[in-house]
Amino acid sequence: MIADVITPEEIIKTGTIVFKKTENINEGALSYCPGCGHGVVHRLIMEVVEEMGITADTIGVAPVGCSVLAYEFMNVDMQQAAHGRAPAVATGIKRVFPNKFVFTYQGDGDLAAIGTAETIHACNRGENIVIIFINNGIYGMTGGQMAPTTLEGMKSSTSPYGRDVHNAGYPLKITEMVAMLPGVCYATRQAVHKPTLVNKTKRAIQKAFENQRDNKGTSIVEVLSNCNSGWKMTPEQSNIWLEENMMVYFPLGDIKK
Ligand SMILES: Cc1ncc(C[n+]2csc(CCOP(=O)(O)OP(=O)(O)O)c2C)c(N)n1
Ligand code: SF4
Repeated sequence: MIADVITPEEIIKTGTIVFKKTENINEGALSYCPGCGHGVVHRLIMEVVEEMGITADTIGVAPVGCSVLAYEFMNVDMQQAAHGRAPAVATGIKRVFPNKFVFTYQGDGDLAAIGTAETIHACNRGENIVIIFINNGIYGMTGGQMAPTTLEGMKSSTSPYGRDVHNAGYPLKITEMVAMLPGVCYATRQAVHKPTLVNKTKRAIQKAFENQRDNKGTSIVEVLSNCNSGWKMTPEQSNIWLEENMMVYFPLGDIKK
């Protein structure tokens, strides 16, 4: 909830509420490193679900990766999936409960490496689900190994001299790949390291859920996010690095409307 222009003094004096945490995020600390983008995306999804009035009708599929405990943080029904299998699990849930809103929440290792097949085939079938794809260019949880999305020359624990595209291939633009499939109605890439971008990401997530409500097919919302621990940077450095490097190879904006 945003108040009109108001000074900090007036806020204190009048007790005006300028921001209220959604009740769809449970109390208690998130498990993420300070500065990590995962928590911001959690909040946005849960705000959208709350504002659309679909909290009791939403089922999330939690992944393997740093967000493995998403079911602890999000106050909606959740189902854990094995690494990469979230779109297959979401397919089953949505087909059994077609009136529910079903979303997956997946990292780039989860969605674009071990889960490539599930991602492509769920999108190709046009499953009426929302896929939230957190691209931080690395395997965060397991210690910063190279992911399919790791940039050329980017150092990781398994590419200490930088990603060599001749051996490891080029960083995978999987959102562009699935956007060409007829089953996908909406594919977009957003980011959450600046307030204006956070607002745009929220609108994209809302559009994806509205597409599901309107039975339009698969919506995929990729969110560029920092992994300050895996990238071995401070949160601030990682946000600058994301802007100067990730956003060049993975440009923001709608890929398919
Ligand atoms: C079948 C299987 N293979 C490998 C693993 C080990 N593993 C756990 S998390 C992970 C990588 C997660 O990276 P990503 O999906 O990018 O999420 P992040 O932690 O960066 O948010 C891997 C390989 C596993 N849990 N299960
Ligand atoms: S390791 Fe990276 S992705 Fe995982 S919580 Fe920490 S900053 Fe976030």
